[in-house]
Amino acid sequence: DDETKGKNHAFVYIASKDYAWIPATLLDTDKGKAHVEVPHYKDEQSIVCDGGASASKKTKEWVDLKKYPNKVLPLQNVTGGGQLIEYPDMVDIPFLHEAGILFNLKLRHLRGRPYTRTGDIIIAINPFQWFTELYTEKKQIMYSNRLVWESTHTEQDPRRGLEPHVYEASALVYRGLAFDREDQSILVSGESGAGKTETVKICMNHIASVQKGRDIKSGGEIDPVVRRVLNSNPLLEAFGNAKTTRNDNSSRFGKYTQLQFHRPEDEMAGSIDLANTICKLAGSKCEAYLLEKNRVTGHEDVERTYHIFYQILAAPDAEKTKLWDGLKGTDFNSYKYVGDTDTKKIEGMTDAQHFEKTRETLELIHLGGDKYTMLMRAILVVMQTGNLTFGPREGDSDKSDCTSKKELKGLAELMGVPEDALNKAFTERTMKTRGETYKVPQDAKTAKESADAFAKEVYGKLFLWLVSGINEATKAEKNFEGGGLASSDFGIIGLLDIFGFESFLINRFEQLCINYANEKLQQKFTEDIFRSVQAEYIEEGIALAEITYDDNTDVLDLIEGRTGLCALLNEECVRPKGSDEAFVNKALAQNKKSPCIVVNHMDRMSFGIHHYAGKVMYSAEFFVVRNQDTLPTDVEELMQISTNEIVSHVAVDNEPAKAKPGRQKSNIVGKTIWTKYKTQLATLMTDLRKTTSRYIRCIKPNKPKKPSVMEHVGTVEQLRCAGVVAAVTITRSAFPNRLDHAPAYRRFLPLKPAAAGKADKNDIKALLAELMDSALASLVQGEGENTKKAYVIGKTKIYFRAGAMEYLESERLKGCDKWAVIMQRVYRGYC
Ligand code: AOV
Ligand code: MG
Repeated sequence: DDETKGKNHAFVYIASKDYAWIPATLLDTDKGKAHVEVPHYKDEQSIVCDGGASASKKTKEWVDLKKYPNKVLPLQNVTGGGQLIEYPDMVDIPFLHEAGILFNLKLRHLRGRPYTRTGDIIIAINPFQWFTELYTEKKQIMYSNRLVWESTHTEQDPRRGLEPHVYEASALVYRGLAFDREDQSILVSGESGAGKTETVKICMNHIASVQKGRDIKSGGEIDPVVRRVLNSNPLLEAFGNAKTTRNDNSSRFGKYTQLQFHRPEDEMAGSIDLANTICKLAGSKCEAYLLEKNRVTGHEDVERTYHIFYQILAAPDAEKTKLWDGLKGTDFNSYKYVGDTDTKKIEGMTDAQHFEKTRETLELIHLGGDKYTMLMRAILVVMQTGNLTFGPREGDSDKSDCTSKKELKGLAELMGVPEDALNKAFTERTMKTRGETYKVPQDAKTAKESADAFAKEVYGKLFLWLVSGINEATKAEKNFEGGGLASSDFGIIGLLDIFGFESFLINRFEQLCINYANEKLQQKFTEDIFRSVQAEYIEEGIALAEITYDDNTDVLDLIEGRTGLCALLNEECVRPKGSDEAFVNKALAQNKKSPCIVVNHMDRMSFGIHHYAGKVMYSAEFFVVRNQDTLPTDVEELMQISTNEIVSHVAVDNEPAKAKPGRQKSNIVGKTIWTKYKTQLATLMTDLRKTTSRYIRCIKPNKPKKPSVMEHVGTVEQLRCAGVVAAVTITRSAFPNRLDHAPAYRRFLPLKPAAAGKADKNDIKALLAELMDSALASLVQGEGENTKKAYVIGKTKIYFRAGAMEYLESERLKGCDKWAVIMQRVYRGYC
């Protein structure tokens, strides 16, 4: 045991403001104070666990442990020299806490191992460099063979001995679907640029290939269904992704893809013959959430709008003029919404190459020909709208007209509407009072705003049109046409790629929506972790102990409850003079008792929420307008007369809330962003609850997107937001430490009582029980029937209650008193 050799050194982590945690050496302890030697490194990058060997200098400090009980944490997974020992699965780290997680991940990241487990959760650190050897066909086959085809399905954990990988998630969901016959899902989360979209693509590719391992007939040819399903991903990215400061290919919408599998007949289920249990990919369906429509009409200088705009403009002139004469000789600068860009390549391909791919894929999913032209021209409608300018009508600044006649003519042509109707729709507004209808002229600024709103609406529509087009072409019901199959006849593997928790300097309505989704997912996450811990105890054959965790129903109540923020905002959107300020006042007044609301006395337009991942302050400015998201009637009517069917198509809302008859109010409420989004999320949660979920938490290790760099503070924050630390806490709430029988016995053998020897030498459980009964005798609580020992022995592991392992460690390292003290101070428990 390497660790025992380091008996004379005690290593600890010490909290640091700049670097979250620094590994240090404990020199001495005195009256509840710890004397710690802290190494200084030249930069954060060089901070590793090496016993301070590479430090430029060291300073000593005293830490008052009574005052700061969490400032020093034990660091024990080191060699005698203080070098960190790497753990592929973090539940095996003897003392697991935030600092331990951080340094284990950092060590693996620096060694080129992006994936680490904590139990069933996979943590994926974005490497920002492609390790091609990680994603070869050989690797894919190895994971699917070991976890699906060659696994006996009775062994406890088939992952044992396998290096953690997202392929294990993809293989295990396939296995769950095929052998346990339960629908599955993989939930991927993380902040922008953390690697969610890539991870989902990596998993999807693998899932599609698992069946191949068994499918001898198909040979090298890719199944056309599989091709359509896989290719629909980059297609959707062309329309829904954009370059932002944080990610060159940032998804500006959330996405839940359901892969549909054709399962062999039920009577064959459970058959030992594996060939009969193959599930074949039969299609897919996807649902999109909250596309960022504001990006259509404007973006930061260093960012871009959606890829598709640049793709069209980079297309060959012949292709462009075929779509529309007006495109002749245009480039990025020709369109105000698009603007100049110095980014001409995303993920190694130029915009022109991407365009070619987009066109091919559209054809592949039956959106070629007229449909293709219609879609592209709808995009041109958006671009062209951005070039409209408006100015005051002569002598009257309250009235306005379109001042860019040529651009107006072009737009009229693209839409197939008269120029005059177009001008009027933006510069006049029809009002209705008591049966009377009249037109009110709009000033130039309002006209421009109407045009912008129109462009956003058209883009939103064409995006949804594309999503439903993709679904139409890829859904399994279609591929099995004639087979009379319904969607419920297919097995599902769902893949969720959704925006992670956000907390910026200024947080708006969109952030509230995003964080609301994260609260919903967090709720399911904690429930699942809770259930898996229970399942483990049952598996190990030990009594279910008290598992405690913080649930987030309070926050969810505050957001979606009867008098919650969502309901109050909707009310404000219906009130004739509804305002953002009134919304904040009501929100604060009616939720005074909520433990999760934060009042900002300095700013009446702001309020805060204590989310599971931390406090976020929201600015309520524009909440009402953003939630309403309505178009002027005149613009709506204009759209309906367009000859472009995507533009004129009346969108079918995602199941608007049932309007109460006779009350116009409910009608508006039914159409708000909140209402639609809430309904959509509720459906998602219902769908997810029908599946067995696996979790992949993506982490962005540094802001500049560099390989082999890990910023401590940012990483720790993400671990908290992803609920990783919370998950560990839940897992360890009843029994903080666990060890396999044999290593536990070996480790604590020095504590073996002299009188021992009655237990059967071949019975490891009996030996362990004898050892622990004696070693932990002083920690037994209660008497008679209520006796509670400090440990429980399960089928494969021994579980220690709070403080027991620390006590054993301090006994084992008796020679080193420093250790004993730090253990006892840091972990409150029996000791
Ligand atoms: P995201 O989906 O989490 O951000 P992406 O999946 O788009 O992030 O990843 C961002 C970038 O990180 C990619 O373009 C790659 O350059 C790199 N990357 C991600 N995963 C890997 C990997 N496994 N190996 C190597 N490089 C990788 V966002 O859509 O903006 O919320 O909201
Ligand atoms: Mg993404």
